[in-house]
Amino acid sequence: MYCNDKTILYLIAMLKAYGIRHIVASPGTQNGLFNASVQEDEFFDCYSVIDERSAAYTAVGMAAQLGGKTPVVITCTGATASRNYLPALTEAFYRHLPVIALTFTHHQGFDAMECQSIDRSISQNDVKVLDVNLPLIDTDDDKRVFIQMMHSALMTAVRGLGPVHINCIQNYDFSFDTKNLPKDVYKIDCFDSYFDADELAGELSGAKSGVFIGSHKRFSPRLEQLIGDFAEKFGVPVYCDHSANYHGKNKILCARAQWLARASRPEILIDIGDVMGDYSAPELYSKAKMWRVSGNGKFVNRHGHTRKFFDCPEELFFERMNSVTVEKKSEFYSQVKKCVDEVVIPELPLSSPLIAQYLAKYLPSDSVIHVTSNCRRGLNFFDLPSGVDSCANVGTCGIDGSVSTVLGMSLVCDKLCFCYLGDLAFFYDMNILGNRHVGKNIRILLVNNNCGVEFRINPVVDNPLGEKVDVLIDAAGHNAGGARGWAKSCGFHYMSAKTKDEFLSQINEFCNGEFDNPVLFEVFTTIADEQNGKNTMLSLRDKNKEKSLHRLMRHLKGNKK
Ligand SMILES: Cc1ncc(C[n+]2csc(CCOP(=O)(O)OP(=O)(O)O)c2C)c(N)n1
Repeated sequence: MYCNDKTILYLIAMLKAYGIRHIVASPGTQNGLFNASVQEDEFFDCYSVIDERSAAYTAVGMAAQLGGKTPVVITCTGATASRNYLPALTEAFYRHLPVIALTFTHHQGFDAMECQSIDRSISQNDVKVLDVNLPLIDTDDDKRVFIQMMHSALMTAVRGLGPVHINCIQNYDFSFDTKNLPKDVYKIDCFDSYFDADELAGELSGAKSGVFIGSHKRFSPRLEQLIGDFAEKFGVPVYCDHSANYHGKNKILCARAQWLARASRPEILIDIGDVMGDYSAPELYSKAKMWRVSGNGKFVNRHGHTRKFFDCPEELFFERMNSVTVEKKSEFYSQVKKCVDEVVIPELPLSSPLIAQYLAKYLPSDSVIHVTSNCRRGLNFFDLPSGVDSCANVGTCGIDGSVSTVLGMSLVCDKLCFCYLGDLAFFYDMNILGNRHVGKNIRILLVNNNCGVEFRINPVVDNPLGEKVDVLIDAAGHNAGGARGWAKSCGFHYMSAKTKDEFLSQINEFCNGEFDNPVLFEVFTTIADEQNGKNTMLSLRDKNKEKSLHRLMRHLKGNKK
């Protein structure tokens, strides 16, 4: 029988899922529930070593002898026990040996004066390649975080990258009535460049699959071509937003894919790129298993969806997949594309989505646009003219520094560099307008709604709080005079619009006019219009769900014949 502690049960289940069976246990109560449980399970090979320093060196010997990719767990109690692991962990670090130091603690803070409690929150750089502090599992959310952390730790170990430290909280319930371990855990399969492309192609063609690209460095023409060829060959979409800056074949904007029914959501996604700032994307891939292709070798697990991990350059992955024969090309892309293109966008009020719609229409090809925050949300609904490069600071989605980023871009390219942002982001970074390097290839479109409207269009925040949001959350009412004075004093050509007509009559000139100075176009919008604009875009989802569902069902039936 296993112990009844849910956290320990998931810990053991995860070790088993990854096939980690070798355990060197030192005596004590803080690791007592774990030790007493694994000794009852024949899957595990357990050894008892009293002195923790010897236990850890024993694990070093085992891990080396087993070839360097088979992890060995060492586990000990509180007090000074884990300090004695340090010499052997240092040895394991410099030899990249997968020793997993599993420590336990009874408490979550260090000021309770509990016996045997030590602070393990910081350790030397060269005793582990990864350190995780597991949460106690109480809610489903705790479980999600726990499992995500365990995948990171165990993936690091099974890839033979070096020692890993896992710290786990243990309750004092020494009862053992549990017959079975939790079943809802799984292993993420790890591949190098020698994966079996034919087998994977078989899996892909049987499912609604696609490519997902988070924000990405500018694609080399070769990689863009390879991804496009892959998508065409398999008949699948390439989902992305403007931070990916993908110009290849079969592109579908994630925000537009949200308009379609759940049945049209992908089941398998090849996942590349970094963080995506489109907050609607997780719903798109809510049903998907992801195959993460990582050129830099770093394991990441996008929202916990990763099921396969490829430690392989992106080019090589797509090149190899493109070399296989596909029996039957999927119609998934053409169906999704048809549904997305059928959506007619109704008349919008003067708001970020409307401004985005017209930027997308008038931006000159061979220009660059950088987008921030809610403006990004609006622009993500619209395809940009081909030749327009797009990017956003979505590494951490900070609203600071957008104009400075655009200055940087403008200094190293001759193209027109557009910046599309809200008033909080603009005034945050306003000092850069006075920088002497600002040139005439900078054009700023500032949406001034006199607050961080992001929070007023978010029903989770706005519904319960309404105008109270304006006080401290969306910082309304600052810089009410607008940017005119500052922009002009910094040598900018200043344009402004307060109505839709004023906006429509100037947007083309802003995008394509000839100016001897940098340009700032300040468009004043209201919270009500912004809410209206967002709701109009959102309503497209409900309107089109049914239509796309019928189309998809027809398509799926056709495929089964
Ligand atoms: C440096 C930083 N501080 C705070 C935030 C939190 N935040 C996210 S969106 C936002 C409001 C942005 O307002 P604005 O730039 O006016 O754009 P709008 O939402 O009105 O379009 C804030 C404060 C952040 N992302 N980064």
